[in-house]
Order: sequence, then structure tokens, then C-alpha cells
Amino acid sequence: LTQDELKKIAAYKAVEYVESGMVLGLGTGSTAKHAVARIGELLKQGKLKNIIGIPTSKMTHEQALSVGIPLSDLDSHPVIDLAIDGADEVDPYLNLVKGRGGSLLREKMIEGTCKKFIVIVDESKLVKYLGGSGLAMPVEIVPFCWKFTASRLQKLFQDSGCVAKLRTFGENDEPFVTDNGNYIVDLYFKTSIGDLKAASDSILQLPGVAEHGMFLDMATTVIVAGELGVTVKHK
Ligand code: DER
Repeated sequence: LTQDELKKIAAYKAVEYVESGMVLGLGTGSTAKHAVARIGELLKQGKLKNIIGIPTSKMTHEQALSVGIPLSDLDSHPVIDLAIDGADEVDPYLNLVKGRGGSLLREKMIEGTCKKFIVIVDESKLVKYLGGSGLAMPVEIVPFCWKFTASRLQKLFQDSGCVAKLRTFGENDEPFVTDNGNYIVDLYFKTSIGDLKAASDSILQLPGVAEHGMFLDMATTVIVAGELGVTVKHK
């Protein structure tokens, strides 16, 4: 099975938890994309009715419109029944790293006000501890004096061998700009971050920081699709 087929299997399994009449947080990324498509398909077949979607990014907003999911927002629906979204890393306690697609702020707002938050991953996302993959742990910051904020983030975690890098794109290395008009600084760790809650608090205390990509104690269920089948882990 390819990685994308595994993502699709996990996504379809998550959509089995969707009931007619639900207000749904619609995730962002290559795994959540399959869940959004599946919800649209079931609506078209009449197997799901009266669904309202709350998209976690402009990209998901577009995709949801294209598959016919009626949309609204947090202002109209401050409480959401169920959110389905991918993750970049999942630790054994169902803590997550998210945001390598750049949508972490809206995802955290929406997934933080859900009664249930189902995370869908292929098995490659499982890690022993967050930051353990050596890949980016994203932090959304205001563009104003971003170097100042990036260097303070790096200093915060110097004991973990942290390197902070502004996320850029294209051949001119333009700064990546989020849906909210902010920048992203990606943190790379050599060793474990240690106390995640303390790390989260110290990041959020920096005035230039909008949000970070550690989703602690938020997932209620994680669906993992692997070569040997699908496992469902509940909090
Ligand atoms: O950027 C994000 O938050 C995405 O949801 C990410 O965590 C998962 O993206 P993927 O499903 O494309 O790996």
C-alpha cells in the first residue's frame, strides 16, 4: 500500500464517526483531504445530511466548497461536534505536532473547541517523543522583527540543540505567509524537548508568538493506518 492509500484508509475510517446533523471541523493537509472528499461523497449519496463544515484553512475551504459541504465559521459555531485532521507527529500519549502545512493556528482554534478530535495518520507519523522525528516543530509568529523572535525561540531550547529557521518558499526564498498574514519559524531539535507543557508555556510567553504546533492533550482518538491494518487509539 502506498502512503497515500494508507492516509485514505485512515480518513475513511474517521468519517465513519460522522453523523448527520453534526458541525464538523475540517482539517488541512494530504490526509484530511481524503476525509473532506469522503464527507462530500456521502452528502451527495444522501448517506449524510445537514452537515456544517468549519474549515481550518483557505485551502480546505476551497476543497469543501468544491465537494458541496455547506460551510460556516467559529463565530457562528463556537462549539463543534467533531474535528478530523492529520498530524505530523503523534507520541504515545496522543500529543501531536501539527503545522508543517502552515495551518496550525486556525486548526488549534477549531480543534480546541471540539467535543471530539479524531486524528488520522499513516504509521510513519508515530514517534517516541515530540520533536523526535528531527523534522520541523512550527511556531507562527508576527512578521514584525521576526529575527528577534526567532532568535529568542532558538535560545529557549538551546539545551535541546534547537535551530530556528524562518519558513520560506520559491527560488527567492520568500517568507511563507500563513492564512492569517503571519510568518512561521520552524524549530529543529537534536534531543527531546522534555516537559512539553513547560515548553508550550515558554513559547507562548514570547510576545511575538501567535501560536505553536504542539497540540497537547487535544486529540480524543487517533486512527493509524499501517501495512498490517488500521488501529484506533482512544485517549
Ligand atoms: O499542517 C498541518 O497541520 C497538517 O494537518 C499536518 O499536520 C498533516 O499533514 P499531512 O496529512 O499532509 O501529513
